[in-house]
Order: sequence, then C-alpha cells, then structure tokens
Amino acid sequence: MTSAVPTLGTPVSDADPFCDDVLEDPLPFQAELRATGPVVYLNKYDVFAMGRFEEVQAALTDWQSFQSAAGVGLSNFRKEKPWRPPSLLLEADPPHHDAPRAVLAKLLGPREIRRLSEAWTADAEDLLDQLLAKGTEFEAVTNLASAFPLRVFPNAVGIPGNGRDALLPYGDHVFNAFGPANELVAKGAQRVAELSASMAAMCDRNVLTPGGFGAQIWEAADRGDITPAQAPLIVRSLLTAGVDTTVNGLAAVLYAFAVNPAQWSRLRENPALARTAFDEAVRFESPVQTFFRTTTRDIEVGGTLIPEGHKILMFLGSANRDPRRWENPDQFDLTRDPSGHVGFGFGIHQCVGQHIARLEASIILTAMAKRITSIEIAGPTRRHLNNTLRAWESLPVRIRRA
Ligand code: Z7Z
Repeated sequence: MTSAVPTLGTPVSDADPFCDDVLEDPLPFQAELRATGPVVYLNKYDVFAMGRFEEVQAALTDWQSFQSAAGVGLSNFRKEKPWRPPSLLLEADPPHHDAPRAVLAKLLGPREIRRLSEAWTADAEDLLDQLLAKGTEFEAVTNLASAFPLRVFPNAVGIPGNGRDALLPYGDHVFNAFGPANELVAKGAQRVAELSASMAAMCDRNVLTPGGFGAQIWEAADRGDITPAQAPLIVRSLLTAGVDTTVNGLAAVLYAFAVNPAQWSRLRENPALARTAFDEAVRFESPVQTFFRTTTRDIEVGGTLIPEGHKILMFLGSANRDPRRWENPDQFDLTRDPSGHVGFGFGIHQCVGQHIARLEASIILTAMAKRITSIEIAGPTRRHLNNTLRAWESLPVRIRRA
C-alpha cells in the first residue's frame, strides 16, 4: 500500500508562493512558512517547501538525496518533457555534471578573471561619467543595473553586438519557467522560439570572438575536456545565468543603499567594503528567490517523511532572512559578515559565476563611491514580477555628486 502524501502530522499550507501578491512582496509569506515548520506541504502544487536556513542548506548539500537532473523547476523531467534541452550544469547530477562544471570553474575562477578588472573599471567610470553628466536624477535599473552588465559581460564572453537584445528577455523566461505555468510563463512563451534562436546563434563557434569565455569553452572541447556537442550548451549556460542575475543583484544593492543612507556613508568611508556590501545585498534581497530539487529516496526532514520522486521547493530568500541563523535579518548592514548566505546556492551547484558577479558589483560600487555622496529614491519604484527572481522594473533615484 502506498501511503497518502503528505503523511499525517506534516504541516500543510494552501498558499500560492507564485501568485502576484507574494511575488510582489514575498516576506510575509516566508515568515509564515518558517513559522509553520521546517518542511511544509504546499497543497496547490503537491510539493514540499523548506523556508528555514538549516534545512535549505542541508538539502543543497545533499545532492545524492535531492537531485537536479529531474529539473530545478516545478516540472518533473521524469514525467514531463523539458521545454528546452536541459542545462548540462544546472539540470544535471554527478558524474555528468562534473566535466562541464570543471570547465566553467576554471574559466571563471577568482584568479582567472582578475585580468578583466582594468577594462571593466574603465567601462564603469565611463558609464558613470556619462550618466552623471546628464543630471542627478535617473532611472537606475535601465541606466545602471542593466547597462553595466550588458556592456561588460557579453564582451567577456565574446558575443557579437547583434543578438544581445535577446539576453534579458530569454533569461527572464527561463527563470519564469522554473515556476508553475502561470500568466508570466504564458507571456514569455510568445517569444520563446525567436529568443531561443538568437541564443543558439550566439553559442556558435564561428561568431564567438577569440579569447573570450565562449571561445575558451570551445577550446576545452578541442582538448577533449568536454565534447563538441556540449560546448554550445555550456556557452548557453553562461549567457542564461549570467545576465538577469547580475542585473538584479546590482539593482538589489542600489536599492538597499538608497533606503539605507548610513550604509552608503560607510561604504564611502571604506570602499573596500564593496564586496561585503554586494554579498549583504544578495543575502538581503536574494535576487534568486527559489528553486527546486527532486528526492531520490524516501527521506525524513524535520520530522516529515518526504517520499521518493517528490519536488522540494527551497526558499533561498527565506533562508537568508531566517532569524534562527541571522541577527536582525531584515537589516541591510555592512558591519555583518554575510558569508554563508545561500543566495548563490550551496554545495556542488553553487553559482560558478559568483566571482564574476562580485567583480562587476565591486567595480561599479567603487566607481560610484568615488563620485556620489548620497543616493535616494526619487519617485515610485516598481517591481518586475518573475517566478524565480526578485527583480525591479524601475528604481528612480536622485544622487548628489561628490
Ligand atoms: O545553465 C543554465 O542554463 C542555467 C540557468 C539558470 C544555470 C543556472 C541557472 C540558475 C541560476 C537557476 C540561479 C537558478 C538560480
């Protein structure tokens, strides 16, 4: 006899974490989730949710029991055909995961990417000088949080100028598609064929600039570290996971500073805090809010039996604000040590591009700290709703020049 799911005693919730109200402001839902229990069954989607730091971190560590190859969205690849060829990194487990991961880990390692600093600093300074020459009020998502990654990252990968417009909307759809098939996914689906074609074109060996990350991925195939069939998909991973995430990470840190002016003063006094500030913003806002795993066996977590083959929804954003783990979690505070947050994930799948993200953020923040004495919100802000990302559509700001 198979027992009913969930088993007796498991806390149950009827809430929908992907409805517009929760996406607009997930904090009340997350507080309730953490209060309800270490594992909560979500009726609406037949999934088990984790919102506390300890269980989220433990599940991310235990890749043997919580697999990724069945997809890290709600869709279970054991039962449903994936909407795109699965990612060789994200949607794979060892041993298949390991060769693609090793290629990117080497290319994107902290020492390897230092060579980018000089050019990226010049780009940041030029971008800011042009922006500040126009005035002291601007929309910070378009003009800063998107503009900087879109200027530096595609160049580093080595993709040509045309086609770049597909990067943000394609990423937006990928991150929506990890959630349920709601309105957000339906809207993105209208452009998916066109955007996928643009992405595929940018992964072609013939268009990638020599010396860039893309070309180097193809060289790894020449060496036999990966197969030639894997190379374009690994380039796709870089372009999918590397743009919307950093854009929203930068938007998060800009917003956090705009509403916490004392922290901006602290950064100005000590620009070496730029990296800490970015990690604290990733903890505080968690640009990647959620993703899923799938159980490979019956497993008990926090007194709840989760049966084999079930989807687990992990709330990174909630774990990063869990008062069991963080003192004053709702404060953006540069004196805290944010390391150990799960905003970049944890374990074998932890963000392989995190050093790039930190480099982009620390360069733009350092350049801003030199030029800007204060930053404040200058008008109505607007969230951009996405099933996975905590994002901004619009952040009007007013700054004061140094
Ligand atoms: O490989 C990929 O295409 C890819 C796509 C999305 C890799 C990672 C992600 C991702 C990043 C998913 C952060 C969830 C959270």
